[in-house]
Amino acid sequence: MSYDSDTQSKMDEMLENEKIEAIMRQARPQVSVIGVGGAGCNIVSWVKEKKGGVAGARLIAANTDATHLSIIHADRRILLGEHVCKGMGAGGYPERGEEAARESIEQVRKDVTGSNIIYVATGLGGGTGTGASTVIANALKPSGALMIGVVTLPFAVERFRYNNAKNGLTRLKTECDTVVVIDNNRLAKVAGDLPLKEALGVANELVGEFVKGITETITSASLINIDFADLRAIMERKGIAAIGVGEAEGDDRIERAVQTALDAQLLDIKDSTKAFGVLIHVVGGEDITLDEVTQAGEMITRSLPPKARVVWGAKVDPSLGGKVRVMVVLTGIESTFLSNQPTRLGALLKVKQ
Ligand SMILES: Nc1nc2c(ncn2[C@@H]2O[C@H](COP(=O)(O)OP(=O)(O)OP(=O)(O)O)[C@@H](O)[C@H]2O)c(=O)[nH]1
Ligand SMILES: [Mg+2]
Repeated sequence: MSYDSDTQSKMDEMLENEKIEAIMRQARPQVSVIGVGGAGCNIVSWVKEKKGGVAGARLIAANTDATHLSIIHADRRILLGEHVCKGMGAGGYPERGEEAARESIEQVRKDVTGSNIIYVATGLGGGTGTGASTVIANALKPSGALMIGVVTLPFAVERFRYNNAKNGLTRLKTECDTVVVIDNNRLAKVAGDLPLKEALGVANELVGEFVKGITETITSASLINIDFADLRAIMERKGIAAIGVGEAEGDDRIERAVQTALDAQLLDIKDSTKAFGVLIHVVGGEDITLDEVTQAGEMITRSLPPKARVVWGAKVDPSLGGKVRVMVVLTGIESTFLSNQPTRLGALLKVKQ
């Protein structure tokens, strides 16, 4: 059958558009977020319920506690270690969490098949999250996905959980490309010394925003997209990462947000000038300008060693109104939590004007 030239060229155009769409779909990385244990599941549930999920990512909640799992919002819920834990949690014993993850590992594996980026989100210190996250990361690593742990450290009032958390982080670090660590104690201070329950809510929100923010600047059209290859370059086999967040509105909002994000890193780190790379993520309401985004990038870059690799992305979130939010993630750093030699970060990391 033959068509007149006008019809033919329209058909060619349609085919070309379809081809571009198909290639784009294929090129877009597949992302899975696995929340492990009570805190991990709460984080996933917060993103799913309050933020409508993450564009381009599958949200999975995995816990040994059936009652807790039953109230969690996720794309997929997995009860870990049905035989080992009988749906009753790991009782604060990481060895039990490990065993439970081993029992259910095939289920987890099946759910993340084909993922290019896997986030493992957990609150370290208990049994399930601390024990199972390492087993899960270890089992999924051979798939070749970029494995990013996002964990919180226990509050000082949870002293007895500290050792659990320390051992857990030491092990998780070896199984993930990067583990982004948030110290709940620092977070609570930044958020204004909140009561425990509210502080946990702030932690959920922060981890959720991190995962959603970074993922969506990769998977969907943004003001400035982050390239998956660039993310890989600063996160692959980099160990520990720290994160800082700043929000501001009004005059000089971008400077103030950047300064807060740099001053209030949520993990004590030994020497920020030794960071391998930095990920800058800027979100603003409809009125955010490219100039502001560039300004944020320049300010942060000036405060880092010249060799540090910088990756940045920006997106518009109309719900922010006149506010801007800046997230700074320093990768390849050493944490004092693992070495027990606290130093003050504020003095080390100042924006040079
Ligand atoms: N971000 C956040 N952290 C939490 C939350 N609940 C607890 N945590 C923190 O996470 C740590 C681990 O607690 P859970 O997640 O409840 O423990 P689990 O992994 O379920 O372990 P088991 O209950 O022993 O099986 C705690 O010590 C707290 O520091 C939460 O809702 N959000
Ligand atoms: Mg639990």
